[in-house]
Amino acid sequence: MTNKITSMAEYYQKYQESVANPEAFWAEIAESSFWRKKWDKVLDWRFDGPGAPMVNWFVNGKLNITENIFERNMFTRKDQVAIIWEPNDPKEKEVRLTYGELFDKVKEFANGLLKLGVKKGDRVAIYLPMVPELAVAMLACARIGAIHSIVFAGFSATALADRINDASANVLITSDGGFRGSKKIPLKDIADEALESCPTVEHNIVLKRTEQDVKWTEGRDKWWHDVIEGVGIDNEAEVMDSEDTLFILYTSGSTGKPKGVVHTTAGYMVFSEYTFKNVFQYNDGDVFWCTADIGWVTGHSYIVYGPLLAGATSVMFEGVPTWPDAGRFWEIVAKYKVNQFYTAPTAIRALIAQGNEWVTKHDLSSLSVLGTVGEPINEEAWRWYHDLIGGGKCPIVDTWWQTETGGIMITPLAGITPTKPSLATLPLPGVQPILVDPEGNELKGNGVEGILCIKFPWPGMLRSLYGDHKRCHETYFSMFKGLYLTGDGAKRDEEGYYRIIGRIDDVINVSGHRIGTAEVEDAINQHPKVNESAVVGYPHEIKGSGIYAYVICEDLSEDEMGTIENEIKATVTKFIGPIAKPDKIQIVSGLPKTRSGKIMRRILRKIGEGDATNLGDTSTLLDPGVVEEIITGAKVEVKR
Ligand code: 7RM
Repeated sequence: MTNKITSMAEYYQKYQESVANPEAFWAEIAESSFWRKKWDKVLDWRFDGPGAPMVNWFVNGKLNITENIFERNMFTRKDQVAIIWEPNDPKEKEVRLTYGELFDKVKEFANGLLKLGVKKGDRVAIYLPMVPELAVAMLACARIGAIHSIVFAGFSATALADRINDASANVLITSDGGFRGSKKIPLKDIADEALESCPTVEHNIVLKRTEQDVKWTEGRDKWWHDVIEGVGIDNEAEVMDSEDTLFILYTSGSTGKPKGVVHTTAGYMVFSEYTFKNVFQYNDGDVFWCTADIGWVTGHSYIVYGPLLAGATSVMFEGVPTWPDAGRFWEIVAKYKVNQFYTAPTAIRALIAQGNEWVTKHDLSSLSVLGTVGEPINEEAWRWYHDLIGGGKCPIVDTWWQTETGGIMITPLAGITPTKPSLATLPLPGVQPILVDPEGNELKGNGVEGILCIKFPWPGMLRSLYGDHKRCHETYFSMFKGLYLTGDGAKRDEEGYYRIIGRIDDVINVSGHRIGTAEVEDAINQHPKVNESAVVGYPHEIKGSGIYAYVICEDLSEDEMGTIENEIKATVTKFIGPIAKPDKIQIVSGLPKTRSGKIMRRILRKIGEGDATNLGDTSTLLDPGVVEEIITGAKVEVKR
């Protein structure tokens, strides 16, 4: 496999080259893609000035990303499995789609979309469970040049409608329902409700999955199987410009209104393939499994695009980690002899709480690489993952990146970069991070902590926010002139390794000392009775900010209830120092989390401030009920 770094010496050499001459570096990588017409110029950019940000990669290149997945791989991989689909219910048979079979399905559905009159540039919203047709639908859009906007199937009707309307999509693709553990989710009903306020949608394509009864709107609703009826599999890919939009993906910002992150064709393609191969050190014939939902960027880049561009075999799982039992992940690893396994720390922590016996009864000897993404991984979870899941023999790649970056940015290379628990380690060649202080001054050298920015474009970066280019500049390029603002704080340790501390708004300034909420949480989580915690700042008369910790504990006895607070304080003092000791500790039964497992600290901060009058949009919460419980038990008087 080309473009793969195989040693630390090569890493350092490539890194130097990528900084000295980024255009030559990326051109060499892009050479191995299939182009209808090569680019005239590798890069044209400015982060400021009229129309900024303006970032054009592989200028005037012509291509189609699906030709790079299918036509490019067809001679060698026609009969190789592209997607192994594991259903929610282990009693249902799995599906294996070869590159040849997947290609036919993509061309067929592409023809169905064309028959409905869908054109290049149209926005197609996709609201599907984790079934193979989700991958087929997105690739069919890419095939004809339509822009897919995938909405995670756990979002509510309101959230779906907002996203459809923001992109003025004219097509929605959904299913009758979806299976999730023991539950059936009525996706068509939810979509129907959303579509009541979506005037732009002309076609609603409905896939049969659960066979549940659905209401039908004649004219608008069409069964998937009717759409592809008789269309055949002859299909020529639409020729796209490098900078034509490939997809929109909504992500929440600091305000309530979701941002439609725009990714374009060539840059995203080159970056997702390059990062996939290098980070996971994928070898031909390996089985790769990313447990994310395709509704999030992680699924876009590391279930579908990255692996399929690289000609990999990618596992796609419809269900949840704890159904029918807490051993499901490990059962699947054993079933398909998964080699690279990529998941989120929140899933790891949830499984730790279930006990080791769910792990040890499965054969995990196929595993060679473990990955994490989405949030900092605490040391305890890292150790469990490394020792128990990896049997002490698998490198862990702690991959830092964002919806906006399109692919992995700061990460170890599996088995190559020496790792340290909780550190994302080093930037990939081609990625130029910089730490700055709040005034924007560069913090040079090692052993510094600041705001993480990126100082040079990379091919996978966002190009705009859909319909609001100005907001894109304001959000990411206006705080520090000439830099992309990640919104994360980070530390560069004595060795030059990066540790992501968390969102900059999550850094608490206590008596003039900056303390990362993630650091305090890590320390609190060291207490044997603690399952999880979330820390925020709150106004403190003397210190400026005090530390407020919301903590989930394992069953506590009456006696333990009486001592737990002091014990947690002592634990934090032990692991960080008295400066980080929480001023207030509230034992809770749950935390306000988004469906992707991110704690909504905004809500906890508001409650800690004693103000629950305006908690903002809580519709994306997994369980809005926990908020009430937290307000009632708060350690401050809370205004409602
Ligand atoms: C891929 C994804 C992005 C935010 C990002 C960070 C946090 C992601 C890590 C991490 C520490 C990591 N996209 N984050 N990865 N923090 N270590 N390895 O998650 O757009 O949904 O979120 O997630 O705060 O800014 S995302």
